[in-house]
Amino acid sequence: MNILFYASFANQDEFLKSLKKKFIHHKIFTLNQNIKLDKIEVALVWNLPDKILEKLKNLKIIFSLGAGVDHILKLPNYKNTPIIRIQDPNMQSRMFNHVLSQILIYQLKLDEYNKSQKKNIWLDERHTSLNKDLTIGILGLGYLGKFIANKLKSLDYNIIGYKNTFSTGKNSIPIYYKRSLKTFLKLSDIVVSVLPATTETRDLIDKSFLNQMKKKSLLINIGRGSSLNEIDLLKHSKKNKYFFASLDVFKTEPLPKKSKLWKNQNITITPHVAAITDVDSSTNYIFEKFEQFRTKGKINSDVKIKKGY
Ligand code: OXD
Repeated sequence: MNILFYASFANQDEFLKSLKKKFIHHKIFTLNQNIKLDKIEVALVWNLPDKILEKLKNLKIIFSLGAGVDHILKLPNYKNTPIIRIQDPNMQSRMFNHVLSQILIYQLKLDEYNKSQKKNIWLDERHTSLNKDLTIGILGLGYLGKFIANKLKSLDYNIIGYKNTFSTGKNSIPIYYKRSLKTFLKLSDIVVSVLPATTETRDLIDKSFLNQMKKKSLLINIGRGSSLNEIDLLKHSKKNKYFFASLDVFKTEPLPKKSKLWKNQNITITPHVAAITDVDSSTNYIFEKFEQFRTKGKINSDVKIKKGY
């Protein structure tokens, strides 16, 4: 089978090497080679340009080289080709570690000590909350959100979740649905957004959303930048001295140098690193799914294409 690899990762060469080692009986091409794009049946991609997708006339399956699939669904030439996304326990652990680190920095007021260290100031002790006294609201309970929720719960935090659509299954945490967003926000000391980029989530975290959050609270966005109205956040932060945000994803990435988010004292910026793609385990995952597809001749998309995630 002819496979195309295209990624805009810093470690794309390492990824390609790992894939080639695993797919020994198949040819993995890159755009640097002289290849006939209409012979490609499998594409392993991250941020593939639409003009290339347009030429993949014989494509049978697309693998997203990350957890998100919006980089594929947004392409005008994307039709209905099945998409497989990476679902890797290592990614779950990484994302959980990132979230926990941001919670603890906020909860233990570590930033205050850090700032005072820079000025040689021995700060008086600050009161900090115990885990059991904090409620953490998780927005978006997919593969990553659910994992984060359960791990945090095992550490004694009070965990609640928010979902757009009602589902009947048993949940390990209280779930708030669409119209109860207000209550969900009122209860949460920390809100963690793991929302995907869809038309429904676009700018969901806006002025009204932020105003419904507790005055003293923390917003962690590790989902997609499109769900946060950055201008509304900056305005909100100006008026609310005890409101903090930790952002890993942005409307435009890399975050432009001129963005006002960089300099805001209450906003922490990380460069989309909350759950980096783990090369070896992702390679194994992709290969396993690829083999299912190759032996059966077809595979179901694990993406709800109409819903956009
Ligand atoms: C993502 C990823 O989808 O980093 O954002 O995998």
